[in-house]
Amino acid sequence: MSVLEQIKEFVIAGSAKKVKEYTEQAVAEGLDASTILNDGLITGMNVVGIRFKANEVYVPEVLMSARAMHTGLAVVKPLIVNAGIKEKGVVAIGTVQGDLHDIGKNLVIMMLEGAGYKVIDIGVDVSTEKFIQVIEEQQPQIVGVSALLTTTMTQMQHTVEKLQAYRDKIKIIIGGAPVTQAFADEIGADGYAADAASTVDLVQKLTSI
Ligand code: B1M
Repeated sequence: MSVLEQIKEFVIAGSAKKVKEYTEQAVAEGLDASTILNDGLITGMNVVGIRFKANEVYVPEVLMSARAMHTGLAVVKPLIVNAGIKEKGVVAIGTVQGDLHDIGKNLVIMMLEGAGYKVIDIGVDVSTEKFIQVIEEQQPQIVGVSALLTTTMTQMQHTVEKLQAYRDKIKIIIGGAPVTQAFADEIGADGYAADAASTVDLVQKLTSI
């Protein structure tokens, strides 16, 4: 089994220790960070998602896989984030209120940091008031809202509507598995990105306007 297959299998099995070990091995073998992410860590998590949906695994197993994936992300983070890079702008990102999913948000943060942005991680289950507090206190140029549940898309809409009052200062971007460009247009967000890499392109585009 290749090192990427080992990473994938140990993410599925929820073995944080093994995911760390094989991710370090993949780095030592010279594989690049995006290959390790996409063909190892994320592929494993996708399998977990399919099994979760089919009721073949339950929340405790998914949490163990998520934790295992996080240990792998921690290993590749230094490869993605170039500490010496000049700061291009400030982005604040949170997962919307009622939603605890943060793996995708954390990946987006990592990619943005790697591209030279300062990122304020507001965390998960973030209320509209908290987004507003961060905007007022830390003055980001871009505010990102993530949602992974169809049920929290309504809260996302509410947050985006309330943030319209800050439109002269910020651009609002949204993302997450159930979110689409059509939904972004409908609720008045400035942009939507389907994955972490395209979030970087989107932020670059919006900050250069
Ligand atoms: Co949850 N969960 N979960 N879960 N979970 C999903 C999302 C689900 C699709 C699983 C399924 O049924 N197949 C389903 C949602 C169904 C729906 O609403 N349509 C679901 C459900 C139902 C639930 C619970 C309700 C289950 C329950 O308790 N009965 C519950 C809700 C808890 C809550 O949030 N209030 C729940 C709980 C959990 C765990 C806590 C166990 C765990 C989260 C752990 C954590 O995040 N720390 C979990 C997980 C891990 C998943 C799955 C398996 C994986 C999500 C993930 O991390 N994907 C997920 C199934 C799936 O998606 N395959 C599922 C990997 C990640 C890299 O992708 O997050 O999509 P993603 O992020 C991408 C893009 O979307 C994009 O870039 C990222 C990187 O490329 N992106 C952005 C994300 N945010 C962005 C923001 C941007 C731009 C791009 O700009 C701001």
